[in-house]
Amino acid sequence: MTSETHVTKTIVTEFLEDFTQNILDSDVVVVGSGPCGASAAKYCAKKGLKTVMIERNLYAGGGMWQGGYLMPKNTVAEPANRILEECGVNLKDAGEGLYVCDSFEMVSKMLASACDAGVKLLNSTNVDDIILKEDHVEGVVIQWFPAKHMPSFMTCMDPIAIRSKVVIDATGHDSVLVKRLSEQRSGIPVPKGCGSLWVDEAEKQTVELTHEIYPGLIVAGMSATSTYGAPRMGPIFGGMLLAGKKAAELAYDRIKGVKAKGEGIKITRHAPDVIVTE
Ligand code: 48F
Repeated sequence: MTSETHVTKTIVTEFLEDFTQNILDSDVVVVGSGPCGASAAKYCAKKGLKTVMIERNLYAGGGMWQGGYLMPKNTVAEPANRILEECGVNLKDAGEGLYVCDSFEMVSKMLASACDAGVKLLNSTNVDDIILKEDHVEGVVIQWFPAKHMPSFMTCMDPIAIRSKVVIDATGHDSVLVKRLSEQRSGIPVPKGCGSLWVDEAEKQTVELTHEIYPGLIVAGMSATSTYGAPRMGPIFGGMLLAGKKAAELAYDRIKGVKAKGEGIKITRHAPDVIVTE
């Protein structure tokens, strides 16, 4: 016999235990669970980093749920096909170095492999802000996403905060955290949105532009593209997967002290080593 209150108690105690032990204080918080965020979170966890991925929607996966024009077929170019093969995604060779798969399968298997690696997911959770000390980002401020849609008399409800050594901004086109940082620190670019379509260049630049933009904050994937106004890539996801993997490597180097605090960071309005049209 299972009592109603036992079901409730199990959910409440399990959530609080997980939250306080695995989420409250982590190595890496990845904001956004699209192709870039899911890839970043998976590779962080695979490297042994305590990793939390936060998604404002009820469902994870971001833009992976559909290819272009509401058609559920996703494409990736070499060498990103290997990232999907590693997750067990069935890919069809479409020629010209391009591979195609079912969107649903890509999302499911990417997320499953992130879970298997040990990633904790906080869904229906909006990241409202960062924890910003003198010269370092030290975590994020979170609020239930449904609370953002409550009537105005509820909007004074304060959010809560969780701490991490590194935060990865994988929020896609909105570049939420970079935007917030740019309001408070000089030299941080105000995200301008992506430029017009150019597949090859966009795929390359989204990886190159993924970098630690401020101590403790890594900008990755479409968020990096949008920050610097680099070209959009259209319905192709390889650059996003590779950008996520690169973000995980940068996070690992920072946390393990391979790079000293501040090393390798260029706080500049212009993307490091990339030509960006003004
Ligand atoms: O948009 P999204 O998929 O970004 P990405 O991983 O990949 C971009 C591609 O999907 C696509 C493309 C390539 O073909 O052009 O755009 O860089 O995933 C971003 C995720 O972040 C969530 C959002 O709901 C989405 O799932 N997100 C955005 N802002 C917040 C957030 C926030 N403030 N708090 C929590 N989640």
